[in-house]
Amino acid sequence: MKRRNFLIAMGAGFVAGCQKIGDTAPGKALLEAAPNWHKAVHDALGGRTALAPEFGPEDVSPYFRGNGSTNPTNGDYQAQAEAEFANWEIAVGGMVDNPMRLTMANLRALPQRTQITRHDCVEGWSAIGEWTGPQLSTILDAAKVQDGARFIVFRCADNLNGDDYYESVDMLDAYHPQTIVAHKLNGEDLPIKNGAPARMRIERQLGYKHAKYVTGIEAVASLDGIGEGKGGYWEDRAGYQWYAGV
Ligand SMILES: Nc1nc2c(c(=O)[nH]1)N[C@H]1C(S)=C(S)[C@@H](COP(=O)(O)O)O[C@H]1N2
Ligand SMILES: [Mo]
Repeated sequence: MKRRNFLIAMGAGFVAGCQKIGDTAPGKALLEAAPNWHKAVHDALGGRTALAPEFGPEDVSPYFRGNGSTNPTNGDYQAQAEAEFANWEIAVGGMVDNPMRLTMANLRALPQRTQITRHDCVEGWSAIGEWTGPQLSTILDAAKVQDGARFIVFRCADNLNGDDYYESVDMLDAYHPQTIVAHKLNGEDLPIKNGAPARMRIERQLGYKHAKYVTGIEAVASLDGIGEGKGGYWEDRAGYQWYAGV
């Protein structure tokens, strides 16, 4: 697949990295956030394909707190939880040739990645956890993302103060090897407070990008018309930056 090959090519070095920077994505955030200019330099050097640090089992935090929504009460979430998420589906759609609905059984049947990483919340706390799930790239390859798509939007089950939580990333983060749809934390099914039954891990990004309670994965050409158009729940309301690289 074209994009995939491109990402692999980027990993190969500086020259490919320079070609990519012209036609993609942190562009929007960079325009909005001049203080982030150094990110452009970092990106031009191919830095965004680097892996986030991974830790050892001895580093795992004894308790991984829940933040934001910790037990959605809207929609049918409570009924889904009651049924142990046997009926949960993640709709993969938007600009794809093969729209799909993935069950938790489907997610568990895909090749899995396990990674021990540090989560950094802008509210000033961090925690290290071990996450397991399929790489988002596997799902996007199966869905066949169309060429004009530039972002992946994550739809969530929870409604916070009247608005549905959502997030989005560009294709570099979407196809990053550490971007997984996690259904396990520290070897156990995800606790409800941490996003059961499935949540994104996007390890090069701050906490609020890691959408919990994922119900939809959507390829789009533009973020206009989605929420307030700024690419995520907190970006829309609190002015958090869309590009939240750590
Ligand atoms: N659907 C959804 N995803 C979400 C949130 C939320 O409220 N709803 N909060 C975000 C924030 S600000 C953080 S720090 C992390 C918290 O993840 P945790 O609850 O596993 O600690 O989830 C992020 N993803
Ligand atoms: Mo956060």
